[in-house]
Amino acid sequence: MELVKYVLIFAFFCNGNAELDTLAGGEKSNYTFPKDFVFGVSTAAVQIEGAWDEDGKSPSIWDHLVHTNKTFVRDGSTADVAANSYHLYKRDAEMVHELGVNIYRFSISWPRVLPTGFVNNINPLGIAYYDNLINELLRYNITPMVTIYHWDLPQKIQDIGGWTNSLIVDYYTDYANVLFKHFAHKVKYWVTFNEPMQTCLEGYGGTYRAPALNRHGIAEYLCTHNLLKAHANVYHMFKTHYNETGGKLGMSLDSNWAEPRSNTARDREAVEVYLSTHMGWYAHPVYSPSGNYPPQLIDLVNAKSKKQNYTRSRLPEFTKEEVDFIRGTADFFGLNHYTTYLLSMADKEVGAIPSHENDVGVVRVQDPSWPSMSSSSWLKVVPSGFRRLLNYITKKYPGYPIIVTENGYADYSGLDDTARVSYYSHYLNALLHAIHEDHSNVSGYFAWSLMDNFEWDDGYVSRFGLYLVDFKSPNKTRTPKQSAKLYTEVIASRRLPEDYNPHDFSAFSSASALAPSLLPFILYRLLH
Ligand code: GBH
Repeated sequence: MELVKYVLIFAFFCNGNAELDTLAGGEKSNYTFPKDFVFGVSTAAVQIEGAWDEDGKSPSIWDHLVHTNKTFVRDGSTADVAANSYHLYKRDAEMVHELGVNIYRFSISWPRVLPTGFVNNINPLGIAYYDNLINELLRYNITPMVTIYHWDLPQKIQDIGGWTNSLIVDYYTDYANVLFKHFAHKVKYWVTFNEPMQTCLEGYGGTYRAPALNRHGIAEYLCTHNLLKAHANVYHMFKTHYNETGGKLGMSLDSNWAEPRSNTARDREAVEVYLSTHMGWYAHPVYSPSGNYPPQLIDLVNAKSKKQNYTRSRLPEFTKEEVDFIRGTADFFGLNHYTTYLLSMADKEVGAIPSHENDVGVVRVQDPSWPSMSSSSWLKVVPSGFRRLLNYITKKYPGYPIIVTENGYADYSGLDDTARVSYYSHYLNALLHAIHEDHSNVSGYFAWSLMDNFEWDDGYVSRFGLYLVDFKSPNKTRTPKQSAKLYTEVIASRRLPEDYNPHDFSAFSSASALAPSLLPFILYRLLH
């Protein structure tokens, strides 16, 4: 059966594709990246550091999840050692330098710095690790960008409710204050939260991210409520006490682009409902001129809650003071973007009852003709979607420069990563067109990721790195892929290569490119 499946997938990708022209992010051009446009690369603590219990670090919710649920990760792996960056950070800084990148975005592990979760016990070795990394970057003239929270809550704080406990606003603020005290004079960019929707919707409302609580319909809203207050609190603390550092602070939101599944008013409406209740769930309170949750979400959850006999909406309400306190609390709009979906209105109940999915009531699919042979099944290559999303954000949330804090492509490993080269070329072409033709307000771009790493539930199967990591080697040897060379070339020349063709998607459909990259995975599946 397995074999039949792969033969079919294989045959599918060998097919031609009629709709490719609509995917291009723009025609061939000589556009260049503006003078002050910054290029970066991103990583996250859980995914690269390893040393999960070394030097005083306590377990995070990810350590806890993968140690207690052995089937959670696709290849049964853990993040115990990962790329061993806790010991190899000097090589990491050297790689960022080799790439010619201006900024390195990495995250700090809360349980490494505060093993109890609280500031009663600040771990000197945790502080020293990040201080050494930052100093190493500065030595190369690389600007550090710190993500304060990239999903690794101390398990000890999860035990007392995690993001559903409203006192976490104080706990998180205390933690952030420790980081500002130690590093704000050296770090000029801060991201309070990486993809809060993944934390709350998938982690508390579902099972796809830690803590896999699955209390849908309630916990994702409670989590978001506390998290947005925590974000705003930290922004105000930063502006009150650390403003003289000149640092900039924002949030990184994940968003797919959405296209209507059919050209009907109803499906066009589904697109707007989807965007405003997903990205807008977090963006509207912080980045919209009026603040608060998006009116669509307020109405939808209210109506469903009433129908379900709740006395009040499952979506908590912000007071007028809270709306004002949260509105405008960012210096930039961090965007993580990878792919596009097709949206339609559901004509029956969808998802579990109650849940955010059920409240929102839209259906999301991908066009099977969209190119991709990614190891991440959701990652279809639609550069035009990236361009449209950048324009949408520029119009909808004016006044905030957009920094693309993540964008990238996953494969099953290999140095000759033509698909990743093609993905980056297409998405950077879309970005250039968004800047030059649409006047999108984009000021920076970060590739995800510097190196292969622990891809959450996909373990080490799905590889996003510009550098290949040999996870079997004792030194976790890092080697630049073709895509690293492309990125270096783009940064140095500030334009796409001469031979780039915006209509060429053959790297995602050629059988010859597909077979060698899929082979190890097919063998793995057949043998297990
Ligand atoms: C980012 O998440 C993370 O910040 C990063 O740590 C991670 O390694 C990287 O991207 C690559 O995955 O539920 O059907 O939409 C990406 C955001 C949103 C992408 C959820 C995958 C799952 C498929 N993710 N999506 S679906």
